[in-house]
Amino acid sequence: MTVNEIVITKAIIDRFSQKFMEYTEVDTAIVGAGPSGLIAAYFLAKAGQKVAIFERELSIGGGMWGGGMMFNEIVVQTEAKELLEMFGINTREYEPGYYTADAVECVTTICSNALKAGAKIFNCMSAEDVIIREDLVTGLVLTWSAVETAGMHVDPLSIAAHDVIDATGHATEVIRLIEKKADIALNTETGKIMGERSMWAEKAEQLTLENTKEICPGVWVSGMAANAAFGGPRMGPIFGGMLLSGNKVAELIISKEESAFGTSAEDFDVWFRKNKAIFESELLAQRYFIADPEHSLSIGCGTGIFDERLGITLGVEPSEDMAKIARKRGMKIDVGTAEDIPYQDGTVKRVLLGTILSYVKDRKKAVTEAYRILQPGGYIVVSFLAREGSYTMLYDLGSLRGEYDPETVPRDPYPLKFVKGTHWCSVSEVTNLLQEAGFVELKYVQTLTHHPKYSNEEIEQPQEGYDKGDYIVVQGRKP
Ligand code: 48F
Repeated sequence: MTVNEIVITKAIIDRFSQKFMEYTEVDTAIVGAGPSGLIAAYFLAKAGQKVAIFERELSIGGGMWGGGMMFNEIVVQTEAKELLEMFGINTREYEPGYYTADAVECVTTICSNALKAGAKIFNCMSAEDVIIREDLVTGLVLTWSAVETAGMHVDPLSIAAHDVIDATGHATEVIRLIEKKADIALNTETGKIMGERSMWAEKAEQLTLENTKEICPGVWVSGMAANAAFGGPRMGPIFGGMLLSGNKVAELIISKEESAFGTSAEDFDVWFRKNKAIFESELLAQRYFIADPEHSLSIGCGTGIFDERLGITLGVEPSEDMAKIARKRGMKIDVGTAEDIPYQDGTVKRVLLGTILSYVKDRKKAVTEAYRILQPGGYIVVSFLAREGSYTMLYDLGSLRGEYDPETVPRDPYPLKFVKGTHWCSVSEVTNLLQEAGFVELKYVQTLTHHPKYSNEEIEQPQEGYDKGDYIVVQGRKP
């Protein structure tokens, strides 16, 4: 066989581009391929997540390669020894409770297992910023480390991630960026990075695990970054805490996803967490008519995910499970239904029925109830997925087929089991309901004007009318 340099070149460019392209949207993006990042990647990938690690250095392994002061042996305690053994890494007891392992064997074996489990590692890439939507981190901004080191004026590229792990060690680089540029309060005592303290190995090892958590929505800290974020001490070349922290952050992310999708109370929230641009577009459309949130009442407010952002604090919700979550968001909730709202006649200035008409038993009653509790001159605001739109067709077609069409399905579709049997309202149906109840001066805005497959790609500003959007918000006035 002859070897052709150009084929080699094409193979590399082609295969790398494919890989990077595929990982422009991931479930979890990990910044830093040190011990905690690698372990987290292994467990997340094993659980079926699409995981990418972005590592600034050419080499993988962070601070583990060099053991302590370049003596390439590491020390772990009993709890972490089991984890190393699970990977087939040799450990030797030094004194009771202290085990040593070869640092190079640790890095290479854990890295190999993470890759075999399905995680991808992009080395020589630095996270230089995060993507932000309102107060949510939705992805990472990346550049080649060589560009960064050379200080070249080159714009970066970006990837989307549902969850981001800051596993950057002492530097806490991701949350430092969030703190500096995104105005998001961190889940620490001060709302800011508390800073790493001097060495105290025993305390630090224990705190590393305690401090491994979600530090702001969708952003997690693991390893030394967790301690530095929460003001814990450093621990030196004992690596048990790092390894266990990587395991813990993976478990936290997995259980958050699972538990949320398992209980219907939070299904809705999880879906919107995965479809942030859609959430923001729908929110903007609702906000168009919610001029006075402090005087507004949300009927069927669910977990309050929209109301919290709209600034509405009063809600009515039939499900105690949902109400509990809404109360945690600071709302005052009365348990009740849209057909029997526990409010006196003529007492409310504005009522929001946010995407509930498709689910209530008696739509006519729900709208007349809203009319009853409104003051004269008060407003009703109704949002809904339009029956004539592509989303409802996608859902109905999926329900009929028993599965979504893989060619047209968006990346994170709403689970079909939750849309079966839903009554989708058309614009004329909602218009008639409002007019028959006595509402006048109907006004409409619309959003989600792209095909469902693409509607999570950008946040849309609401447009007046109802002739092209899948999501419609209508306002009516009680004379
Ligand atoms: O520091 P590091 O090994 O993180 P860790 O998993 O483990 C800490 C221990 O190594 C050690 C210790 C244990 O006793 O205290 O320090 O918490 O690995 C962090 C990795 O993140 C990379 C960095 O090159 C290193 O390999 N990194 C840091 N900032 C960025 C980054 C960035 N902005 N983008 C990409 N990679």
